[in-house]
Amino acid sequence: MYVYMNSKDNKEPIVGLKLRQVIRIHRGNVRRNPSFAGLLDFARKDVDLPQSSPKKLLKGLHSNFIQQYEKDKGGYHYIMAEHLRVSGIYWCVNAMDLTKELHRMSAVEIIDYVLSCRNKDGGYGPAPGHDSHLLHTLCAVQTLIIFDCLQKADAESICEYVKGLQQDDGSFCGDLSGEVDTRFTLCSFATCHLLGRLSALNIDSAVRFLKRCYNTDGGFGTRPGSESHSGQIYCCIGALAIAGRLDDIDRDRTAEWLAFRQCDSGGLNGRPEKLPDVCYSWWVLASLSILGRLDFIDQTSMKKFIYACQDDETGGFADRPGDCVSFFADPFHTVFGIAALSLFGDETLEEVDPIFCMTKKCLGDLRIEMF
Ligand code: 3PZ
Ligand code: ZN
Repeated sequence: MYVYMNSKDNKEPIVGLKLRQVIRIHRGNVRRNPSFAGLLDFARKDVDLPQSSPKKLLKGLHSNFIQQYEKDKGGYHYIMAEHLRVSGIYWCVNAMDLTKELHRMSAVEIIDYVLSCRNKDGGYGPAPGHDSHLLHTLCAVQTLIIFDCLQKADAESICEYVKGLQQDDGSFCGDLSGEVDTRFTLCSFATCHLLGRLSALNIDSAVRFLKRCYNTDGGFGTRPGSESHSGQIYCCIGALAIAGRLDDIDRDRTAEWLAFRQCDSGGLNGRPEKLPDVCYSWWVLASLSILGRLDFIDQTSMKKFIYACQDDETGGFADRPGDCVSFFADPFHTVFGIAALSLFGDETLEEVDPIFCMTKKCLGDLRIEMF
């Protein structure tokens, strides 16, 4: 295997080196030249982990944090703005399932609420009376599966709705606004797969579109020609895995781009020159896990970074460590922080499925066998 240095002036292939060694050499070069590093420190795209940061998973605090969203101010109405509520419910419910505390949620109320978000077109909106969107349709299906009541969904009309959003070039719009994005390809594939109706979609043309979004650096963007981004890579890799078409791409090249997302702090960023963020721990690690290359990341420093994102008073995870006003835990970073630790095999957590971001337990036979 060979890789290129992640720097503009060194395009020589390095033969016979493992990727991790190459990254160490790259970082070593910067460290050995303190004046240069010091000069650039103001522009450094990384964080320091405060000494006082948590050093282990505070599992009990997180389930309390999530449950608080249900108890306080009459349910999800307070925290989750209406336009993201069904997604917010999935993040919360999934975090509770991963921490083995699902029984503490008000299943009946949540299921009724989600079902009340269903529209005549077959899709689900974020709240009752809101237009359908693929993101919320997938989150509704995922929530019903987590509560083991998928039979309450009308699988056929949901898949008709999804099918209606596929374009002639194979791409998908998220809703009637007409915005095309590779994220919506994953939403469509995952929704129809989970409902046992993947064949409702034109998979061949969808995969042809995904491959047009595949960049020479090994990453994927939102549309053909868009820059590579970790979140988009997760969506495209996940969709290809559901379609059984991962062999169509160069796994090592993609995994290398993803491995370069690890910063000195141990955290992962979404693209070059951006700050690390705990939600990218999930998008990057899940992608590497699907590609069978989880060992491209240094686990020890990665875990330290994720632990440091926990709020040791309120529970929950923030986007990155910090001790100032910007440190603020939310359900989104909480579920993806927990899911990332589950990928590393934390034994106090349920095992997570890297494609669907749900417990392997609740998916059962709906899981995709990859290797
Ligand atoms: C956040 N959304 O558009 S959002 C999201 N982001 O609905 C939910 N990391 O301001 C929460 N950034 C917090 N609770 C943030 C979901 C975004 C992602 C923003 C974010 C995360 C850094 C800036 C897009 C799946 C679904 C949606 C997204 C990604 C993946 C926001 C800003 C945006 C949004 C919500 C709240 C706090 C929570
Ligand atoms: Zn984030």
